[in-house]
Amino acid sequence: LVAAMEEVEETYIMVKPDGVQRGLVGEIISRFEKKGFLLKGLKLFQCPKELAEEHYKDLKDKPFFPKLIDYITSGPVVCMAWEGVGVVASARKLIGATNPFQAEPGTIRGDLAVQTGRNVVHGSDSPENGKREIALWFKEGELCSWVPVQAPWLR
Ligand code: FUP
Repeated sequence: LVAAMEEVEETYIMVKPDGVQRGLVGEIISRFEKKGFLLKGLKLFQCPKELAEEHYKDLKDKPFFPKLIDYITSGPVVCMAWEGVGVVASARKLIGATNPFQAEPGTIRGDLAVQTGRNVVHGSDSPENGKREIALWFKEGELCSWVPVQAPWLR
């Protein structure tokens, strides 16, 4: 388990439409930057219904699925690809529990959200899904592989 945490991974993070509408984009990006992860992709994007359905395909039998798709497609989202050691689990810790009432203060959802159906941010739940989701939301030329000059150890 410890070894797995030390792997360099990629995760897909997305500011959901409520986060964009409430002006929380900068705040959310900042939390991942300050933690020390490497930004590899970033765009504002209006998600088509088909993409939302593909992204959340594991939840398609849930009663809340149609509402979830309406929510994610209700306005632009901010798509991000982040790289780092153990970034998948670490980002989920920074994000907090799915239900913002259960999310600890200090987490993004714990500090900034009150409803499960408006929980401001998404983060991949496994390294496999990190890869899958980045490939789903970004085209090849939209991602940068780079080394920060002042902190090459980030990469
Ligand atoms: P998370 O990984 O924390 O985003 O949570 P899930 O993948 O379980 O759920 C994805 C999204 O479905 C949540 F962000 C919000 C929505 N959802 C509901 O609307 N109701 C629920 O009971 C559970 C999830």
